[in-house]
Amino acid sequence: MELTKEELELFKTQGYLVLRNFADSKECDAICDIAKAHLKHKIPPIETESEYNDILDASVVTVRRLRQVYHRDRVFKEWMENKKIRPILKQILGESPLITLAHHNSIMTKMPQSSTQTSWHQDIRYWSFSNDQLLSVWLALDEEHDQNGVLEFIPKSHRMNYSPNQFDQKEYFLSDYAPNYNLIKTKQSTTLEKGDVVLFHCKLLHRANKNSTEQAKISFVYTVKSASSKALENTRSSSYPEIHLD
Ligand SMILES: O=C(O)CCC(=O)C(=O)O
Repeated sequence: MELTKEELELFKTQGYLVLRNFADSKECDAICDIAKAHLKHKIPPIETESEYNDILDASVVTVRRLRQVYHRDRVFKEWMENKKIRPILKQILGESPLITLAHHNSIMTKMPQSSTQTSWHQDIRYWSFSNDQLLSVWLALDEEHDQNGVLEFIPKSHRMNYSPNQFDQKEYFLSDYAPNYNLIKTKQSTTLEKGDVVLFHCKLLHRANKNSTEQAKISFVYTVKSASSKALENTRSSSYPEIHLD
């Protein structure tokens, strides 16, 4: 499967692209079942809500993401190495992609009630690569909408230049800073159905709502890069293997 010229252009200009109904329902269920078992038992490595939010009680462990999923289960590995998406990733990157296991090699969750919103950010803020030829592949394992933590993107924000005072100390893009208002107004909410995939550029500003429903929102996200994008030595980005996808 390949993108049309228009779709490729859309990714390049907007910084993201939704591939509707990309994964089949059975595949989503298989991934989701394993994810739920790992979530239930809080199998490490995990990240918790309190690591993101200073005001939360650190003794209450709400999983925000399961990390390092590639090696957790064959079902996860197979999704990350699935052949159907490779030509698309190759079109976008201009060469065969590699998976970086260092980042976004995760099951991402928004747990019922107890999760918090994710503030505006660019994924690359904590990543260390020689260029920005990286994108993430987000798979909705069920519906994602306003009430359970919908993803929001600011189109074209991956190509903009920013000044440091548009961000806070943790490099979140400030939503209460007047010079940012006009850009934030252009945000697009990305309602997803089970099996939809969103591809988004590592510099694209994005956020997510908290989950106000009674059901967990569970998604899968991994990151690919071009060979020309080298992980810088002695950083987290270079401390995990990369997987070649031919
Ligand atoms: O919280 C979410 O669902 C989005 C997570 C996210 O954007 C990230 O961790 O980069």
